[in-house]
Amino acid sequence: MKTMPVLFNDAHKAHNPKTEFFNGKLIPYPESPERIAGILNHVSELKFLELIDKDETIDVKNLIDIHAEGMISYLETISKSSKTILSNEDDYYNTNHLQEKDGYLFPSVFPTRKIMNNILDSPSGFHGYYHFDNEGPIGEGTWTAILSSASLAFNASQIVKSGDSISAYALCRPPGHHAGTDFVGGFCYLNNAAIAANNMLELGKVAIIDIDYHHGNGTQDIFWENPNILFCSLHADPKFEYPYYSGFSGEKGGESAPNSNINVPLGKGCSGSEYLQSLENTLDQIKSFNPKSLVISVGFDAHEDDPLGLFKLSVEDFHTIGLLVEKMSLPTVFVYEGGYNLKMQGLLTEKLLRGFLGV
Ligand code: SP5
Ligand code: ZN
Repeated sequence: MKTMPVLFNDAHKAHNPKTEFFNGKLIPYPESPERIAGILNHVSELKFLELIDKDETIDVKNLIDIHAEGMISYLETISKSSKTILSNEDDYYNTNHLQEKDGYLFPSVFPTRKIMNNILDSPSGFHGYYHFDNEGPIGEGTWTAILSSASLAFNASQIVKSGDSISAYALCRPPGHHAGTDFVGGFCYLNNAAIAANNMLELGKVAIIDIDYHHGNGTQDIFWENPNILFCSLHADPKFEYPYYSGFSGEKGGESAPNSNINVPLGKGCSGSEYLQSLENTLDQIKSFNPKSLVISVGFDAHEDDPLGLFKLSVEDFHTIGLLVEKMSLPTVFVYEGGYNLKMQGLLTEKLLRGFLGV
Protein backbone atom coordinates (compact mmCIF):
# COMPACT_ATOMS: atom_id res chain seq x y z
CA MET A 1 0.00 0.00 0.00
CA LYS A 2 1.18 3.53 -0.76
CA THR A 3 2.09 5.50 2.37
CA MET A 4 2.76 9.17 2.98
CA PRO A 5 4.97 10.79 5.63
CA VAL A 6 2.97 13.30 7.69
CA LEU A 7 5.13 15.71 9.68
CA PHE A 8 3.84 17.26 12.89
CA ASN A 9 5.22 18.81 16.05
CA ASP A 10 3.75 20.04 19.34
CA ALA A 11 5.56 23.40 19.30
CA HIS A 12 2.50 25.05 17.69
CA LYS A 13 0.69 24.85 21.05
CA ALA A 14 2.82 27.73 22.33
CA HIS A 15 0.78 30.02 20.04
CA ASN A 16 -2.79 30.13 21.29
CA PRO A 17 -4.55 33.50 21.05
CA LYS A 18 -8.06 33.42 22.48
CA THR A 19 -9.48 36.49 20.78
CA GLU A 20 -8.94 38.78 17.83
CA PHE A 21 -10.25 42.15 16.74
CA PHE A 22 -12.24 41.92 13.52
CA ASN A 23 -14.81 44.27 12.02
CA GLY A 24 -14.58 46.41 15.13
CA LYS A 25 -15.39 43.56 17.47
CA LEU A 26 -13.48 41.30 19.79
CA ILE A 27 -14.31 37.77 18.58
CA PRO A 28 -13.06 34.25 19.46
CA TYR A 29 -9.88 33.31 17.56
CA PRO A 30 -10.75 30.42 15.21
CA GLU A 31 -7.17 29.35 14.48
CA SER A 32 -6.62 27.13 17.53
CA PRO A 33 -4.33 24.24 18.58
CA GLU A 34 -7.39 21.95 18.55
CA ARG A 35 -7.27 22.05 14.75
CA ILE A 36 -4.08 19.98 14.78
CA ALA A 37 -5.18 17.83 17.72
CA GLY A 38 -8.34 16.84 15.81
CA ILE A 39 -6.33 15.78 12.77
CA LEU A 40 -3.77 13.78 14.74
CA ASN A 41 -6.51 12.01 16.67
CA HIS A 42 -8.32 11.07 13.53
CA VAL A 43 -5.41 9.98 11.36
CA SER A 44 -3.32 8.14 13.94
CA GLU A 45 -5.10 4.85 13.12
CA LEU A 46 -4.67 5.16 9.36
CA LYS A 47 -2.09 2.68 8.12
CA PHE A 48 -1.35 4.60 4.93
CA LEU A 49 0.00 7.59 6.84
CA GLU A 50 3.35 7.58 8.58
CA LEU A 51 3.18 10.16 11.37
CA ILE A 52 6.56 11.72 12.08
CA ASP A 53 7.15 13.96 15.08
CA LYS A 54 9.74 16.34 13.60
CA ASP A 55 11.20 18.84 16.04
CA GLU A 56 14.15 19.89 13.89
CA THR A 57 13.91 23.66 13.40
CA ILE A 58 15.47 25.17 10.33
CA ASP A 59 18.04 27.92 10.31
CA VAL A 60 16.52 31.36 9.89
CA LYS A 61 18.70 31.87 6.81
CA ASN A 62 16.33 29.53 4.95
CA LEU A 63 13.66 32.19 5.31
CA ILE A 64 15.47 35.11 3.71
CA ASP A 65 14.67 34.11 0.13
CA ILE A 66 11.04 34.41 1.14
CA HIS A 67 10.72 37.18 3.73
CA ALA A 68 12.31 40.58 4.39
CA GLU A 69 15.01 40.25 7.04
CA GLY A 70 13.48 43.16 8.90
CA MET A 71 10.20 41.30 9.21
CA ILE A 72 11.82 38.08 10.38
CA SER A 73 13.74 39.89 13.12
CA TYR A 74 10.65 41.94 14.03
CA LEU A 75 8.64 38.72 14.53
CA GLU A 76 11.30 37.12 16.71
CA THR A 77 11.94 40.24 18.77
CA ILE A 78 8.34 41.27 19.33
CA SER A 79 7.36 37.72 20.27
CA LYS A 80 10.18 37.31 22.76
CA SER A 81 9.55 40.73 24.32
CA SER A 82 5.74 40.61 24.14
CA LYS A 83 5.38 40.32 27.92
CA THR A 84 7.46 43.35 28.77
CA ILE A 85 7.03 45.69 25.84
CA LEU A 86 4.02 47.56 27.18
CA SER A 87 5.77 48.26 30.47
CA ASN A 88 9.04 49.35 28.86
CA GLU A 89 9.33 53.01 29.80
CA ASP A 90 12.10 53.61 27.24
CA ASP A 91 9.71 52.66 24.47
CA TYR A 92 8.05 55.94 23.80
CA TYR A 93 5.55 54.65 21.27
CA ASN A 94 4.43 51.35 22.74
CA THR A 95 1.17 52.21 24.46
CA ASN A 96 0.20 54.66 21.74
CA HIS A 97 -0.29 52.13 18.99
CA LEU A 98 -0.35 48.69 20.56
CA GLN A 99 -3.13 46.88 22.35
CA GLU A 100 -2.65 43.81 24.46
CA LYS A 101 -5.32 41.18 25.03
CA ASP A 102 -4.69 37.99 27.02
CA GLY A 103 -0.94 38.21 26.44
CA TYR A 104 -1.11 38.88 22.70
CA LEU A 105 -0.23 42.17 21.02
CA PHE A 106 -2.29 43.81 18.28
CA PRO A 107 -1.36 46.90 16.26
CA SER A 108 -3.81 49.73 15.72
CA VAL A 109 -2.16 51.74 12.96
CA PHE A 110 -1.29 50.19 9.59
CA PRO A 111 0.91 52.64 7.73
CA THR A 112 0.44 52.79 3.99
CA ARG A 113 4.00 52.75 2.79
CA LYS A 114 4.02 55.53 0.23
CA ILE A 115 4.43 58.31 2.73
CA MET A 116 3.98 56.48 6.03
CA ASN A 117 7.31 54.79 5.56
CA ASN A 118 8.91 55.97 8.76
CA ILE A 119 10.07 53.11 10.98
CA LEU A 120 9.51 54.28 14.55
CA ASP A 121 12.73 54.34 16.48
CA SER A 122 11.67 52.16 19.39
CA PRO A 123 11.42 48.45 20.23
CA SER A 124 7.73 48.40 19.32
CA GLY A 125 8.32 50.56 16.27
CA PHE A 126 7.67 47.85 13.72
CA HIS A 127 4.30 46.83 15.05
CA GLY A 128 1.70 47.83 12.52
CA TYR A 129 4.32 48.28 9.80
CA TYR A 130 4.49 44.57 9.03
CA HIS A 131 0.77 43.85 9.61
CA PHE A 132 -1.91 44.33 6.97
CA ASP A 133 -4.79 43.51 9.32
CA ASN A 134 -5.46 42.76 12.96
CA GLU A 135 -5.46 38.98 12.61
CA GLY A 136 -1.83 38.42 13.53
CA PRO A 137 -1.67 38.53 17.33
CA ILE A 138 1.83 38.01 18.71
CA GLY A 139 2.58 36.54 22.12
CA GLU A 140 5.63 35.02 23.74
CA GLY A 141 5.15 31.58 22.15
CA THR A 142 4.40 32.89 18.67
CA TRP A 143 7.97 32.86 17.37
CA THR A 144 8.56 29.26 18.53
CA ALA A 145 5.33 28.16 16.85
CA ILE A 146 5.85 29.94 13.54
CA LEU A 147 9.44 28.78 13.18
CA SER A 148 8.32 25.22 13.91
CA SER A 149 5.50 25.51 11.37
CA ALA A 150 7.87 26.80 8.68
CA SER A 151 10.31 24.02 9.57
CA LEU A 152 7.69 21.31 9.03
CA ALA A 153 7.03 22.64 5.53
CA PHE A 154 10.73 22.86 4.75
CA ASN A 155 11.44 19.39 6.12
CA ALA A 156 8.50 17.88 4.19
CA SER A 157 9.90 19.43 1.01
CA GLN A 158 13.34 17.97 1.82
CA ILE A 159 11.83 14.46 1.99
CA VAL A 160 10.17 14.89 -1.41
CA LYS A 161 13.11 16.68 -3.02
CA SER A 162 15.54 13.97 -1.97
CA GLY A 163 13.30 11.30 -3.48
CA ASP A 164 12.76 9.54 -0.14
CA SER A 165 9.05 9.84 -0.81
CA ILE A 166 7.04 11.02 -3.81
CA SER A 167 4.79 13.02 -1.47
CA ALA A 168 4.68 14.37 2.08
CA TYR A 169 2.30 16.37 4.25
CA ALA A 170 3.31 19.15 6.64
CA LEU A 171 0.76 19.68 9.43
CA CYS A 172 1.62 23.35 9.74
CA ARG A 173 0.14 25.65 12.34
CA PRO A 174 -0.03 28.63 12.27
CA PRO A 175 -0.93 28.67 8.57
CA GLY A 176 1.09 30.74 6.09
CA HIS A 177 -0.55 31.70 2.79
CA HIS A 178 -1.60 35.25 3.80
CA ALA A 179 1.99 36.13 4.82
CA GLY A 180 3.87 37.96 2.06
CA THR A 181 7.42 39.12 1.53
CA ASP A 182 7.05 41.84 4.15
CA PHE A 183 3.59 41.53 5.67
CA VAL A 184 1.70 39.26 8.06
CA GLY A 185 -2.03 38.82 8.66
CA GLY A 186 -4.99 36.44 8.38
CA PHE A 187 -3.58 34.13 11.10
CA CYS A 188 -0.34 33.82 9.05
CA TYR A 189 3.22 34.94 9.86
CA LEU A 190 5.73 32.93 7.81
CA ASN A 191 4.66 31.52 4.46
CA ASN A 192 5.13 27.78 4.91
CA ALA A 193 4.02 26.80 1.39
CA ALA A 194 6.34 29.40 -0.16
CA ILE A 195 9.25 28.04 1.87
CA ALA A 196 8.49 24.53 0.59
CA ALA A 197 8.04 25.70 -3.02
CA ASN A 198 11.28 27.67 -2.99
CA ASN A 199 13.11 24.58 -1.79
CA MET A 200 11.50 22.40 -4.49
CA LEU A 201 12.87 24.70 -7.23
CA GLU A 202 16.00 22.56 -7.26
CA LEU A 203 13.97 19.93 -9.13
CA GLY A 204 12.85 22.50 -11.72
CA LYS A 205 9.73 24.64 -12.13
CA VAL A 206 7.14 24.40 -9.35
CA ALA A 207 3.36 24.86 -9.41
CA ILE A 208 1.49 25.81 -6.26
CA ILE A 209 -2.21 25.00 -6.00
CA ASP A 210 -3.95 26.85 -3.18
CA ILE A 211 -7.31 25.28 -2.32
CA ASP A 212 -7.90 27.27 0.87
CA TYR A 213 -11.23 29.14 0.78
CA HIS A 214 -9.39 32.47 1.03
CA HIS A 215 -7.10 33.93 -1.62
CA GLY A 216 -3.41 33.18 -0.94
CA ASN A 217 -2.39 36.80 -1.22
CA GLY A 218 0.91 36.25 0.60
CA THR A 219 2.09 33.47 -1.70
CA GLN A 220 1.02 35.53 -4.72
CA ASP A 221 3.08 38.45 -3.43
CA ILE A 222 6.19 36.37 -2.79
CA PHE A 223 6.32 34.78 -6.26
CA TRP A 224 4.79 37.65 -8.26
CA GLU A 225 8.04 38.23 -10.19
CA ASN A 226 9.21 34.60 -10.29
CA PRO A 227 8.68 32.94 -13.71
CA ASN A 228 9.70 29.52 -12.34
CA ILE A 229 6.81 29.25 -9.90
CA LEU A 230 3.22 29.14 -11.10
CA PHE A 231 0.87 30.18 -8.31
CA CYS A 232 -2.77 29.07 -8.71
CA SER A 233 -5.47 29.90 -6.20
CA LEU A 234 -9.15 28.90 -6.17
CA HIS A 235 -11.01 30.98 -3.61
CA ALA A 236 -13.99 33.05 -2.60
CA ASP A 237 -14.34 36.14 -4.78
CA PRO A 238 -12.58 39.05 -3.03
CA LYS A 239 -15.59 41.18 -4.03
CA PHE A 240 -17.32 39.73 -0.98
CA GLU A 241 -14.66 37.87 0.99
CA TYR A 242 -11.40 38.39 2.85
CA PRO A 243 -8.70 39.46 1.92
CA TYR A 244 -10.79 41.81 -0.34
CA TYR A 245 -7.87 43.67 -1.91
CA SER A 246 -6.44 40.85 -4.02
CA GLY A 247 -7.44 37.56 -5.63
CA PHE A 248 -9.04 38.94 -8.81
CA SER A 249 -8.63 37.04 -12.09
CA GLY A 250 -6.79 39.95 -13.73
CA GLU A 251 -3.79 39.46 -11.42
CA LYS A 252 -1.54 37.41 -13.70
CA GLY A 253 2.02 38.03 -12.50
CA GLY A 254 4.61 40.80 -12.55
CA GLU A 255 6.61 42.13 -15.49
CA SER A 256 9.34 39.51 -15.13
CA ALA A 257 6.82 36.69 -14.74
CA PRO A 258 3.77 37.24 -16.96
CA ASN A 259 1.13 34.50 -16.65
CA SER A 260 2.82 32.97 -13.59
CA ASN A 261 -0.25 33.69 -11.45
CA ILE A 262 -3.73 32.24 -11.88
CA ASN A 263 -6.59 33.42 -9.68
CA VAL A 264 -9.97 31.72 -9.87
CA PRO A 265 -12.49 33.68 -7.80
CA LEU A 266 -15.70 31.74 -7.11
CA GLY A 267 -19.10 32.97 -5.96
CA LYS A 268 -20.98 32.65 -2.69
CA GLY A 269 -22.43 29.16 -2.31
CA CYS A 270 -20.05 27.65 -4.88
CA SER A 271 -21.00 23.99 -5.38
CA GLY A 272 -18.71 20.99 -5.43
CA SER A 273 -19.22 20.44 -9.15
CA GLU A 274 -18.47 24.05 -10.04
CA TYR A 275 -15.37 23.95 -7.85
CA LEU A 276 -14.10 20.67 -9.32
CA GLN A 277 -14.69 21.92 -12.87
CA SER A 278 -12.60 25.03 -12.07
CA LEU A 279 -9.90 22.88 -10.52
CA GLU A 280 -9.74 20.67 -13.63
CA ASN A 281 -9.38 23.76 -15.84
CA THR A 282 -6.61 25.04 -13.62
CA LEU A 283 -4.81 21.68 -13.66
CA ASP A 284 -4.88 21.76 -17.48
CA GLN A 285 -3.16 25.15 -17.40
CA ILE A 286 -0.62 23.82 -14.93
CA LYS A 287 0.22 20.98 -17.34
CA SER A 288 1.15 23.47 -20.06
CA PHE A 289 3.52 25.13 -17.57
CA ASN A 290 5.28 21.75 -17.25
CA PRO A 291 6.28 21.89 -13.56
CA LYS A 292 8.55 19.27 -12.00
CA SER A 293 6.79 19.34 -8.62
CA LEU A 294 3.65 20.54 -6.88
CA VAL A 295 2.99 22.27 -3.59
CA ILE A 296 -0.61 22.15 -2.37
CA SER A 297 -1.78 24.79 0.09
CA VAL A 298 -4.50 22.75 1.77
CA GLY A 299 -7.42 24.59 3.34
CA PHE A 300 -10.58 22.84 4.44
CA ASP A 301 -12.53 26.07 4.92
CA ALA A 302 -14.25 25.54 1.54
CA HIS A 303 -16.20 22.67 3.16
CA GLU A 304 -19.95 23.31 3.51
CA ASP A 305 -19.87 23.21 7.33
CA ASP A 306 -16.91 25.52 7.85
CA PRO A 307 -17.76 28.48 10.12
CA LEU A 308 -15.70 30.95 8.05
CA GLY A 309 -16.58 29.83 4.53
CA LEU A 310 -19.60 30.14 2.26
CA PHE A 311 -18.84 27.34 -0.22
CA LYS A 312 -20.73 24.05 -0.43
CA LEU A 313 -18.02 21.45 -0.89
CA SER A 314 -18.84 18.02 0.57
CA VAL A 315 -16.52 15.51 2.20
CA GLU A 316 -16.57 13.51 -1.05
CA ASP A 317 -15.45 16.56 -3.04
CA PHE A 318 -12.19 16.64 -1.07
CA HIS A 319 -11.66 12.98 -2.02
CA THR A 320 -12.07 13.99 -5.66
CA ILE A 321 -9.61 16.87 -5.21
CA GLY A 322 -7.07 14.28 -4.03
CA LEU A 323 -7.74 12.11 -7.10
CA LEU A 324 -7.33 15.06 -9.48
CA VAL A 325 -4.07 16.18 -7.89
CA GLU A 326 -2.71 12.64 -8.11
CA LYS A 327 -3.42 12.55 -11.85
CA MET A 328 -0.67 15.16 -12.30
CA SER A 329 1.85 12.40 -11.38
CA LEU A 330 4.32 14.81 -9.81
CA PRO A 331 6.32 14.92 -6.56
CA THR A 332 3.91 16.71 -4.24
CA VAL A 333 4.26 18.54 -0.92
CA PHE A 334 1.03 19.21 0.98
CA VAL A 335 1.03 22.12 3.42
CA TYR A 336 -1.86 22.68 5.84
CA GLU A 337 -3.43 26.17 5.77
CA GLY A 338 -6.99 26.99 6.98
CA GLY A 339 -10.09 25.04 8.00
CA TYR A 340 -11.98 25.87 11.17
CA ASN A 341 -14.66 23.28 11.79
CA LEU A 342 -12.82 21.39 14.51
CA LYS A 343 -14.91 18.26 14.03
CA MET A 344 -14.13 17.98 10.33
CA GLN A 345 -10.39 18.58 9.94
CA GLY A 346 -9.42 14.95 10.56
CA LEU A 347 -11.99 13.42 8.23
CA LEU A 348 -11.26 15.92 5.46
CA THR A 349 -7.52 15.20 5.74
CA GLU A 350 -8.25 11.48 5.47
CA LYS A 351 -10.50 11.91 2.43
CA LEU A 352 -8.10 14.18 0.55
CA LEU A 353 -5.19 11.81 1.13
CA ARG A 354 -7.21 8.67 0.35
CA GLY A 355 -8.04 10.28 -2.99
CA PHE A 356 -4.42 11.18 -3.62
CA LEU A 357 -2.96 7.84 -2.56
CA GLY A 358 -5.75 5.74 -4.05
CA VAL A 359 -6.32 3.82 -0.82
C1 SP5 B 1 -5.44 30.88 6.79
C2 SP5 B 1 -6.83 31.42 6.75
O1 SP5 B 1 -7.77 30.69 6.41
N1 SP5 B 1 -7.02 32.67 7.17
C3 SP5 B 1 -8.32 33.23 7.16
C4 SP5 B 1 -8.40 34.63 7.68
C5 SP5 B 1 -9.84 35.06 7.62
N2 SP5 B 1 -10.08 36.27 8.24
C6 SP5 B 1 -11.45 36.71 8.26
C7 SP5 B 1 -12.13 36.28 9.52
C8 SP5 B 1 -13.56 36.75 9.54
C9 SP5 B 1 -14.28 36.18 10.71
N3 SP5 B 1 -15.67 36.33 10.52
C10 SP5 B 1 -16.47 35.35 11.22
C11 SP5 B 1 -17.78 35.18 10.53
C12 SP5 B 1 -18.54 34.03 11.14
N4 SP5 B 1 -19.74 33.81 10.41
ZN1 ZN C 1 -8.70 30.22 4.67
